[in-house]
Amino acid sequence: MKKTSLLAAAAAAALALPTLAAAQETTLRAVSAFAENTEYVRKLEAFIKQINAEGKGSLQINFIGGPKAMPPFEVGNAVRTGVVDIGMSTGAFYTNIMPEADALKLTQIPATELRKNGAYDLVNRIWNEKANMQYLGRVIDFTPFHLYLTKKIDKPDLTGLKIRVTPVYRDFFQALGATIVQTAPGEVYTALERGVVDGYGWPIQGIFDMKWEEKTKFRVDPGFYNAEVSLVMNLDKWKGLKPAQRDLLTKAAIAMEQQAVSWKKLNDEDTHRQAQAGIQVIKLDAAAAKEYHDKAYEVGWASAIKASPTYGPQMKKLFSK
Ligand code: 173
Repeated sequence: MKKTSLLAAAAAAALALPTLAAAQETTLRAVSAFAENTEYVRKLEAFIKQINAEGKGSLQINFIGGPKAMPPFEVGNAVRTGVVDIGMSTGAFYTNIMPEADALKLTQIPATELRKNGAYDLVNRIWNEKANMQYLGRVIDFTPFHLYLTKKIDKPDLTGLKIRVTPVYRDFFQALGATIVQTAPGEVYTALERGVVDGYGWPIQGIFDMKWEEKTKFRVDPGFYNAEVSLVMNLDKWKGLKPAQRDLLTKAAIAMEQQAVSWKKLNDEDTHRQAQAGIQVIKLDAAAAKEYHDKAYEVGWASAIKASPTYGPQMKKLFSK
């Protein structure tokens, strides 16, 4: 080869480099089942920021949006089919794909431990097989759900009350005698305002994001279960990533789970804020509280095992204390 053509080849190679690098960069599209102004989305944005900083030239995530971009109960299916690559959702919102998804609310040990005790391996076996999803990690931990009411009760009997639910609370509130109405979070305010419901289920944190305190008079204590919101990814897309790109996602998910103790502080803040907003606590006495708590898990696991006779018992073993 002549010197000039060598130089030309070198110049061409140099020019081609940026294009090659760009071609190697993968951009994933993410959606959220929860609204943009929630703590969940703030956590998602922190996750994305970390990926986009550490993944320059390799992996980027583009946040498409929340329920305005996609109805919450469709996020799971969009991830399954690859319409989007990553979804932030709670399992309760995609029980139409796999009933097992809702069992993540029944975990009694932190996500960091579920990663180590085999629970995550089981979850991924199920999520891969039944939903074409890779389970990336948990956004919220250490946070119970509660029952919020517009009418007072003096014992855990919801007979005659209409309560807004998702699959998270459905069987438990029904077992307490409630008439149930399922809605997405975006419809709760109007349902309360119009008296379509006398109460709703929600974690201890987050009611202020949707101004529900304006329509809420009581909260029942104790809480129950462990609120779950997670990041899930289309399995084909996950398998198509390079090991380094997968490691980046896994590392960021582990970091998120390690930081999840910060939810305890957020929960304390919202508990205080609820009191300031005039929300009264209906505190069950010790015996009633135990019964309430035990019934929640009893009903929760009974439905999970009925819906998934194979995986239900395996999840119960690895999720429970
Ligand atoms: O919409 C809900 O009440 C619900 O199911 C849920 C689940 C996890 C976190 C927040 C809400």
